[in-house]
Amino acid sequence: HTAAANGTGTGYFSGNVALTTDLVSGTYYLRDPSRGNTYTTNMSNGTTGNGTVFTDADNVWANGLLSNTATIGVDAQYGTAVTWDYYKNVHGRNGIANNGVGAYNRVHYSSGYNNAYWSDTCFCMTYGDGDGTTFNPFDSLDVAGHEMTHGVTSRTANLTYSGQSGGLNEATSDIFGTMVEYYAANANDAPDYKIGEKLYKSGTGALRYMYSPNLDGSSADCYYSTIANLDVHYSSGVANHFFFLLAEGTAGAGMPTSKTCITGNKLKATGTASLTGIGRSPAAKIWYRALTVYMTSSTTFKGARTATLKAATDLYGTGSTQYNAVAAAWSAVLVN
Ligand code: ASN
Ligand code: ZN
Ligand code: CA
Repeated sequence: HTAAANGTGTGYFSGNVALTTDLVSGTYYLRDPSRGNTYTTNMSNGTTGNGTVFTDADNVWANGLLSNTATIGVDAQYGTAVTWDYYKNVHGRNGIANNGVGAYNRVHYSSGYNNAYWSDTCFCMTYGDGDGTTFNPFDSLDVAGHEMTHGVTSRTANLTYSGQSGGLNEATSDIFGTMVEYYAANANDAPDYKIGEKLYKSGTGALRYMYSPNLDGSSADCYYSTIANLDVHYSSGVANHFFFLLAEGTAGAGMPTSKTCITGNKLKATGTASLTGIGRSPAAKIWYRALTVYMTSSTTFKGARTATLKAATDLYGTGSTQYNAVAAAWSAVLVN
């Protein structure tokens, strides 16, 4: 016999959060019957197998300290729950594969592992603990949303993970990872347009900066003809920058300043044109519809322009403010 139970936990990043857990014969399992039975296991620093599902006696999970092995389990399970709710409540998507089945999480994978990744094979997430010197564990909420979005992409447009389509695949994960962070509005992990800002022990830095991608020293702010040669985590900058400009504009309230591109400045956006954002919710609806209806495995940046314009037409009409903003934001990153 199994029954959904209302628990609470304290994560390392997320702080005190509500968790829906599974009560079986007097023991609580870190498994959520209300979200496709998504669950979280402890790999105990191993690298093979599925680990052991976390259990608890009183349904009050962990304490926010890394010395408690369940603390990171709370963050991972919370990340899965918020990502599930975001896709369900905002986009009407019933789980990553849209079939009501929750993915599972494996935490404490290997030792000092500085990454997290989605696997289509196991339909599961894997999180490293980080090296503990430069990096924290890799299950902050934006990273969780980023990684699970790889699963959504593979079951929709299936953007090939190299070249321009690979940059769009990565950007899709950064976009929805960020939208998940905004959806949660967790005071312990304030939403922003940085990716992985919570991963750094020092408290400064980020893996990527959507509003000004080249702040990382490697990502492209703007489109250029040989962009497909960049690593997909850097070519993504073009579409991340597009999305920021579409949602927030060049000087949105409370937002970092973002600049538009001028020809010949592929890595540095130095233009001065000003754009007005349409807001996160319309921008995310446009990207989701483009991803799930119009993009294919070989979509390029130019193709993404076409796909998002079609999506904006469907949602808001040709010539609408939103349609015109999509065109202007792509042009601002030199995708014409
Ligand atoms: N964390 C990396 C990413 O999602 C791992 C990978 O799958 N390339 O981009
Ligand atoms: Zn990724
Ligand atoms: Ca972030």
